Amino acid sequence: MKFAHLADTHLGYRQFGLIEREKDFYEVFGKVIDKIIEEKVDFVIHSGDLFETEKPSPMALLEFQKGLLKLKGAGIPMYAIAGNHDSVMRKGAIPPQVIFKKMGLKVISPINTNYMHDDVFIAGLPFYPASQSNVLKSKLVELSKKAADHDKSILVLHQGIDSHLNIQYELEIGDIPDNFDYYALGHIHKYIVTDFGKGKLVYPGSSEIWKTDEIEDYRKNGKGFVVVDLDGSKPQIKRVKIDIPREFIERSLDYKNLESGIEGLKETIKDLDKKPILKLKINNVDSDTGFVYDIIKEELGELSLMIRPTFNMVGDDIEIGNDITNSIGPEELIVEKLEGYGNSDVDKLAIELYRLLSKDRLEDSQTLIDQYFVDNYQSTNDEMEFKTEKIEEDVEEDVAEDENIDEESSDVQVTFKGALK
Ligand SMILES: [Mn+2]
Repeated sequence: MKFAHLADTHLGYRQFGLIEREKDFYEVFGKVIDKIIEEKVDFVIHSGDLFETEKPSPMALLEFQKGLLKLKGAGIPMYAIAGNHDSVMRKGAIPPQVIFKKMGLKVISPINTNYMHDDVFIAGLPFYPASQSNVLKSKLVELSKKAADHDKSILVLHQGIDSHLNIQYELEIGDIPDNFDYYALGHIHKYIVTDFGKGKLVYPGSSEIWKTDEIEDYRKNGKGFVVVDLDGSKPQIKRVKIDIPREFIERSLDYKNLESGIEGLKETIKDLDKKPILKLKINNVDSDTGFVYDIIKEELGELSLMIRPTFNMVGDDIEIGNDITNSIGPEELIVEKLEGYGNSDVDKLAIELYRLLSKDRLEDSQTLIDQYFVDNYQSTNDEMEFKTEKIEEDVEEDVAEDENIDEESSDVQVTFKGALK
């Protein structure tokens, strides 16, 4: 029995507000699906953050549908949980994954915690915030009891664990039951594989560079997924690396030799298939950083998708980073700052608002804000609440037709959107 384990594909994420980056995420997801089919696995597990948000765009939904149907055509089912990005922690709320049940996606949820794939017991839970970790822990105890009846078992979770994530974790390693053979984790975007319980605990990492602090891990471990062979006494793990479509290039250039430095860089990037993202550090700068930025932009702007410069002044130990607002255009600065926030709805709103307001288009700005409010908050009034509950009931009845459902629903009642991973 062989399966593929992936996580954190974040379909629909528009990094730096750039459509090109959104397409990169789709492209790499397509490559992952093709490679999974080549590997001739029996099934696939996706450990959450399939989508960037709980309200994916039609494009993101279609890109996933394309991959899911390809897998279906190859006779490979997919099991999936919701992560912190693609779920709303509200009682009865449904994640976008549910849309694909009728296309064969096996959604693991609080009302449907486990499946059998031949003789393999597959159990899991969606993301639970730290405030709900007691609920999560008691549910893990229940799943552990059920797993005891089976020879081979897999636990699927989207959580931070203290031993691998120093801050913002929801579980300590001791909270995780030790009688599963394989722990299919998601949430941490780096590749991690360790011995745990009867077998292995693995974070396959994100499939693209979602935040630039993942570049180092990408250089070391690549991006991709794992193929797990369950036949032996311990699971055998094979890392399958998938190249990301676009290069992130980091360079230090000396201002005194800026011209030759730029020429060297041009040589490196001119033949790349896709325009790279450049992270440049300019040292020994002895003139206005805005002026230096203009030179870089003039020389390399056409050859790159985005330039992220930092400046080191001559005779100065202090590194001048992107916080120097007058060296970068305001729109680039907004995009730059938004990366840490990681919520593409808000990204889009901020950038659109900037564009409209900088042209004094006050009425259009008001319309945009009103629409954002309607899209995101209007559902709190009574009428909308009623409609939402009705839809959820219909979906649950629909799902109950084909699957066993424990008569319970999500205990999670808080609204939470993780900004970290
Ligand atoms: Mn993630």
